[in-house]
Amino acid sequence: MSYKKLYLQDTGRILKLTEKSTPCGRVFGVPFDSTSTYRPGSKFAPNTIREAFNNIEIYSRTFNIDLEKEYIEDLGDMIVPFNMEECLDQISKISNELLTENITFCMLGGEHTISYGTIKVLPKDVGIIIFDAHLDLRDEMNGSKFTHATFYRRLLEKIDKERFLHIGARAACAEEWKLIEKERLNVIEASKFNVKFALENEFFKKYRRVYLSIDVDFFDPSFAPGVGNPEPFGLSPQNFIELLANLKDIEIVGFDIVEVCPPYDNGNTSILAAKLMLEIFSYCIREKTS
Ligand SMILES: [Mn+2]
Repeated sequence: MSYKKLYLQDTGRILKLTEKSTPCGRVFGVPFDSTSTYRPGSKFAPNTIREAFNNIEIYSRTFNIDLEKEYIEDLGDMIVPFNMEECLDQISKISNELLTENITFCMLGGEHTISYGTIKVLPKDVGIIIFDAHLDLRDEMNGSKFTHATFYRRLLEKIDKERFLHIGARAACAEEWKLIEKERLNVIEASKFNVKFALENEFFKKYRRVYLSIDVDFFDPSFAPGVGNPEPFGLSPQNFIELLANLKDIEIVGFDIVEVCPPYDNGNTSILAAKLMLEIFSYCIREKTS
């Protein structure tokens, strides 16, 4: 049974890239934003990010990879069920299938809750880096257990906390800040971030294979204005690319880019998301070919 074929459909706006027999990366969208608490609209992001990607230069100068000559297969968007658990279950099934095929994949959100579906099924030797302004550690939000403000809390109930590194935190309620101290969660707050400090984190000594979950509100709203819950005092795209370029030989098995919110965007946030996608795929291609 191919869950990719069962749950994904062509949006008619797929990435325009050279087709070869074997893709070096894969993309699929999950247009889901039902639990967004402040500014909904991230369900429109998979297509605006594709559109941005199709209209920018896709040569990575950082990694010297020409994506115009590579094949990133666009699998289309997931047909999203109204039921949250069913939605997450479908994401898990698709992710599992993509993981066994051993080709780096990118999931375009949608809200951050969707990352739960993928992270839950990652092999145990894969560490998870969450880039996010928010801790998303609430126990519940408006009476619901599964929302974009609680997804990290739900993950910690399933997965060993040692497997996570959270970067960019600067917005959470008192209960969440207390929890990171009580549980000694591995969090690098935005105010303390620099690339050298981040790379010295014990996480990088333990994990040679990683998954990146990128909530674009990690970036300062001046760089990424079109998000559901903007938070000032964020990090820059330059900070991110420097970190990526210095991961050296760490393998990225997959990544997601979530919370881009086109109705509140001037276009720049989708372009930033597209740029992140091209740089991360280029990093992965360089790692495999060098
Ligand atoms: Mn966030």
